[in-house]
This record gives sequence, structure tokens and C-alpha cells, in this order.
Amino acid sequence: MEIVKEILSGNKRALARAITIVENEDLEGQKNKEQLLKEIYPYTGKAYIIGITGSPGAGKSSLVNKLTEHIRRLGLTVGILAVDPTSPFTGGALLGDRIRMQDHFLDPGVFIRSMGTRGSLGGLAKSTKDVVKVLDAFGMDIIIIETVGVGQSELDVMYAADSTVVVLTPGAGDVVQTLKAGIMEIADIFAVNKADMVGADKVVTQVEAMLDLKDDIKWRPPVVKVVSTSNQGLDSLYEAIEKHRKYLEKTGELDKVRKERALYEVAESAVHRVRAYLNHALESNEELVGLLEKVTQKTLSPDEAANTLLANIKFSDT
Ligand SMILES: Nc1nc2c(ncn2[C@@H]2O[C@H](COP(=O)(O)OP(=O)(O)OP(=O)(O)O)[C@@H](O)[C@H]2O)c(=O)[nH]1
Ligand SMILES: [Mg+2]
Repeated sequence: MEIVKEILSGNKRALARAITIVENEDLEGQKNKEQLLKEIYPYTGKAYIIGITGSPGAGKSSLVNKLTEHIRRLGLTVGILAVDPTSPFTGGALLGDRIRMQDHFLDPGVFIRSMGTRGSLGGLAKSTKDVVKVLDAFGMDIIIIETVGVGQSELDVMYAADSTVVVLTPGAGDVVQTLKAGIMEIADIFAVNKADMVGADKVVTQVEAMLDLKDDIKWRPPVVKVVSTSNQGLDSLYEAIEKHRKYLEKTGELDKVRKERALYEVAESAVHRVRAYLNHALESNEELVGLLEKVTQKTLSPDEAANTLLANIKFSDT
């Protein structure tokens, strides 16, 4: 594909177009998208992927903005992907991020993309990973994914990251409660943002106390205080990320995690196809509509219907 050549030669406009192609969930666009992903795949795997997650308003975008500034000073390029599944319009997410990250829009070494409510077919995590691949093939040294870590789909998004930073703030309610919601497991680093406000030290103490309770941890997540509005602590945060990266590389954990991720992605892709097929078939396939009718009339169980369905699935129909 011509567009692949353009991406590999560092054409940012081609990069933007390619991202639009891989974000597309319409069935008509699938072939194009698959071809593109196939051709860029051999060029991926060089970027280091950082996930930034935390409650709404925790200061994630402000932190990404300052972290990007820091990484740029080190001479590295940055791709930013802001995923906001709660935003009804991509434009809404974009507007907020444009304000927070405006310092970087003119920088040729930075590319920013926002994704709103994509993934109505459960494909949010998949689109995110695909966009990450495009940014990776383009040659971005570091890719940052920002997302609100509330639901399963956002946690899934975080599986794409090599190092995940969980952003906490003082005065945002019970830290222990926040950390219970599956967030603790995905944190490689804790950033206590808004450290200019009272209560930051208390948050640090609470997180450290929770970490003390976990025995048998190979990597103890560092807890770093930052002020994203004034740059304070951003160098320590990046140091902590680098330290985690070195740990992953030295122990062979990075290879292991990336292998697991590949397996997960294959399975996820298969599931995604089945779901897309079903959504399509539910509207157009008479046989399936007939099966559903029987299930509704209780003459066929849902399991039986599913068996028939799987036995007759023809993806070429889609
Ligand atoms: N005092 C203080 N305010 C901060 C700090 N970091 C961010 N803020 C403010 O917190 C508000 C939310 O910041 P964002 O960066 O948009 O937060 P976010 O987590 O990206 O928000 P969503 O994407 O909407 O979930 C803004 O008004 C920021 O100016 C900080 O370190 N200290
Ligand atoms: Mg944000």
C-alpha cells in the first residue's frame, strides 16, 4: 500500500489518514484496515508504551503534556493517544486535550490523537492497540495512552502498555476504594498528582501502606509526587518509568509480557470478528433470525442456538 510507504518515510499526514483507517469499525473498511495492519506489523515493536490512567479530572492530560515536554527534551519522539470512552463525541475529547496539550501541536516530534466513543462493538481496546501499532511503525520512540480507568474496556486498553502509571490525587475520595477496583493490579508506578494541594502526603502514605500488604511482589511500584501544572516531580516520574522499563528488560519480563499480549490479541481479534459477524448477521441472516425466534418461543435453548450458529458461521458473508 502506498500509504504504508508514506508512513514509514515519516509523513505525518499519512499517519493521520492511516489512524483513521484503523479506527474504522465499518465492515466495508475491514479489508483495507487489515491490509494496512498486516503491512506495518513487521515495523512495530520498537516503541515503548506508557499508559496513564486515573479518575476523571485527576490531571492525566496535564501530566501527559508535561511528561511529553520532558521526553522531548531528551530528544525522543512521542505519540499520544487519549482514549475517552465516556465522551459522546470524539470532538469533545479532542477539544479538552487540545487545550491541555496545545504546547505540542506544532512540534514535529509529537503526534496527538483523541478517540471518543469508539468501540461500540466492544472494539475499543482493539482500535487502541491498532492505533498504537501505526504510531509505532511510524517511528515514535515513546507512545503514551491516556484513559480514565473506570470500566473493563479501559482496563483492557491498559494491557497494551509496557508501563502503567496510575494517577491519584488528594481530596478525590477514598484512595483505598479507588485502588480496589482492579486498578492496583495494573499499576507499575503511582503518581500522586496535585501535590501542591493539602493531603498529598496522606495519599502517599495510604498507597505505601497498601503496597506493604502485598507480599511476594517482584516489582514494588514507586510512588511519586507530581504537580502537573508546574512541572514539579516530572523528572522523578520519568525516572521511575525508566527504572521499570529496565527492570522489565533485565528480567526478561518484557518479552514474556509481549508474548502474552500477542496471544491475547489473537484471541481478542477472533472474538471481535465473531461479534462483528453476529451483529451483521442479526440484521440480515434469515437463518439466524429464525434461530432467535425459536429461542424466544422456548423451543430451542440459547446454547443449542449458539452451537448451530458456530457450526454454520461463514465469515465470507461479512
Ligand atoms: N492544583 C493542581 N491542579 C492540577 C494539577 N494537574 C492538573 N490540574 C488541574 O486539574 C484539572 C483537570 O486536569 P486534566 O489534565 O484535564 O485532567 P484529566 O485527568 O485529563 O481529566 P479527564 O481527561 O477529563 O478525565 C485542570 O483544571 C487542571 O488544571 C496539579 O498538579 N495541581
Ligand atoms: Mg484528559
